[in-house]
Amino acid sequence: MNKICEIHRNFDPSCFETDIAQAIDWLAKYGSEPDGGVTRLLYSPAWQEAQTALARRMEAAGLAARFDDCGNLYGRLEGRGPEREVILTGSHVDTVPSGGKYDGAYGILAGVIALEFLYENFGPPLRTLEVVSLCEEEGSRFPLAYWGSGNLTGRYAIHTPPDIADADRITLQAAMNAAGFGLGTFPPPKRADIARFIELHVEQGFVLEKDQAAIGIVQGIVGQRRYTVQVGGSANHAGTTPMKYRHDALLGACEMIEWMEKKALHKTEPFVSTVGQLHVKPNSSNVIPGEVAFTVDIRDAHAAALQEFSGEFPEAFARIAARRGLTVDIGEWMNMAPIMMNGEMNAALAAICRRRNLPFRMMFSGAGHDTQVIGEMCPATMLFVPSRAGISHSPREYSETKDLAAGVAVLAEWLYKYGYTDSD
Ligand code: HGY
Ligand code: MN
Ligand code: MN
Repeated sequence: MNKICEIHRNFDPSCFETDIAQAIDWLAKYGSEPDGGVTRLLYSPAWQEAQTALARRMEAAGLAARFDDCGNLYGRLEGRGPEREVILTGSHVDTVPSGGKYDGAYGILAGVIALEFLYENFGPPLRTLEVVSLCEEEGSRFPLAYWGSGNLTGRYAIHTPPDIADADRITLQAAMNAAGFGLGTFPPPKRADIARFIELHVEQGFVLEKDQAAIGIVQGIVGQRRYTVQVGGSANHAGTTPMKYRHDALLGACEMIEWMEKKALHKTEPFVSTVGQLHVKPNSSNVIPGEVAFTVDIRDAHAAALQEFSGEFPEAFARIAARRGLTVDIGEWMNMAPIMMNGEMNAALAAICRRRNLPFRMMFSGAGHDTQVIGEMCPATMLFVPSRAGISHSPREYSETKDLAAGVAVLAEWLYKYGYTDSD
């Protein structure tokens, strides 16, 4: 076997460095922002261009590319064996506003590159392998997350989409149809043939960098709940309304948000709470705010901790509102339970890392991922590569090419084990 072929057959990370670095920069063009970030919101023009370009890239890699009717994009490497079940890898193509170029994109591109590599070096697999570009995970455009993986598992259904709209009052249904989905043109999104799922993702935290580990094998993913809190007061003149007669919705919201932080600081880790969005009406410098809406995002590895906090904060907010003569309405729009990853699949990842002398560690994910949705349907797991300074959801998100390539190499070897050998 010649040197190149030998390296390739040994899944040497150096085989993947150029491809993954170029692919990340290529996909980041779709939705690129002046600040260096990337914005690809579900069904937006940048999202559509990215999915169309990815379909071409999948075809160029020798995969059969196809959309489903909610906009998930699959690249399929047909198995030559009798089994019909599919081994799936992939991640989400959408981003947060001005997010990083690795979050989601890396898992899709690594899957395409890994399947292309396997086909070139080992021909058709025994079991069918697919990579998916899931249409939406972040919850950035609509008050809903996991629209892609949720349709894949049946958590959501495209023909009964939640009646929700984005900041421009465009409904999810209208946006989906305008992008050409939800019209029956493509196969239904619900899958019943997925045997296993693995998602490669940047860590988005600083644990791997701190521990100088190249790979994180995810033992479990935190649960998370997201809410929108509406506070109602009385808009009034900023100059003629004495302080003691005001019903200031923004001051009420500020007191609620401060209560959240104080409470969260007294919880045990990994509990976290975040207020990421705040909208003020009428949002004028000389008007006492009459209405405020803000989001609450809480996470923990233990369902009981989430349950406890989700009982505490509405009572506290109601007390604050009553004292200030305000109204408060709390709507929950995401509720994901914590989930453990598949031990056998993780043992295979650990064996690959040991064999390659790749420093790795087992860890929990503080970020939510599509794997926690798909893991409710089939055995699933995740692997991480380091994020510089743990920065993510930011234009400053960055991972070293050698780390990205090591992740692709481990993913490719794991897919080889499950797709080409009698691994079970
Ligand atoms: O918010 C999260 O945890 C993920 O990045 N969507
Ligand atoms: Mn994200
Ligand atoms: Mn992500």
